Amino acid sequence: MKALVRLSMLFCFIVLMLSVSWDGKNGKNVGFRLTEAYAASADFNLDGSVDILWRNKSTGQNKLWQMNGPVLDSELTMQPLYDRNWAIVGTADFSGDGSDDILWRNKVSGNNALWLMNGTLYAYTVVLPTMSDPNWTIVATADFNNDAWPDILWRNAATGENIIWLMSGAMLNSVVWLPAVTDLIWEVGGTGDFDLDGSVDIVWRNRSNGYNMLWLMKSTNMYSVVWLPTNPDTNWKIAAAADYNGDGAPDILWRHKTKGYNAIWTMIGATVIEVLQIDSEPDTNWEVVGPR
Ligand SMILES: [Ca+2]
Ligand SMILES: [Ca+2]
Ligand SMILES: [Ca+2]
Ligand SMILES: [Ca+2]
Repeated sequence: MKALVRLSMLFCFIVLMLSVSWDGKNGKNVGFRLTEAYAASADFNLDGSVDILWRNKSTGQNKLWQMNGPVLDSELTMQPLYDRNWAIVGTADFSGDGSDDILWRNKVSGNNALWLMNGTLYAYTVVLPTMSDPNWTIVATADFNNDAWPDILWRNAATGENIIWLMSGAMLNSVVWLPAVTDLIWEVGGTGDFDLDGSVDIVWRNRSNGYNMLWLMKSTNMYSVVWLPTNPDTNWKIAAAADYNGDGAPDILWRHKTKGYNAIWTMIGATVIEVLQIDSEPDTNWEVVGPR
């Protein structure tokens, strides 16, 4: 009991400490962030190109593909986490210091934690509220309500319910319920402001028929569904959505589950402009976990 009290005091202290320091730091960023829909990013090395974060589900190693636009520039080994119950479920700048951070969920315990990053280097860990039902999976992070803080999108793998945790840093402010998608074959592929209206939208893929759709959002309200081109080969999984070619419009990164091929659909809105084959990662134990 004593240990529990001490632990919760420590948690309160950390949250308090962070909320104080984060508020100050965030002030600098609010101005530019509010002018664009802030989706999950993974520009860990801060060179202006979105990178690709990988986790090896068999070894617990993590690595970063440092990209130059849609082209692989170099591969960087990141801090490992050998306990494979922990999955990387999001990448976003939760602390508001300009460095993207890494969100983890423990599939067994339901614990959630943030690795605060300093560029590509791990700095320290912050605990988030627990969601003990393991059916709830974190499928994306993005700033849905445009308050410059990344929020957390959850999907329930048993019921098809979807919710958003509206966050301020590591603090949960409120929970918003989205429409349920009870057909569990549908999975969230990523988020991005595809129609460039300033609100982050949600990309869905149907694992069984290869259909893809976009939920157009106004803040936390889904108001319209737009179909994306079908990709009938269901070995292709949507790995991430991010602006790989730097034209300001989100693109879709695909990974082939059995062959390890990777490809990018460069997009304008819901239209595919080009299909770019990028480098393969033939070891399918490596999974793309960011940007998410
Ligand atoms: Ca950060
Ligand atoms: Ca937010
Ligand atoms: Ca939008
Ligand atoms: Ca783009």
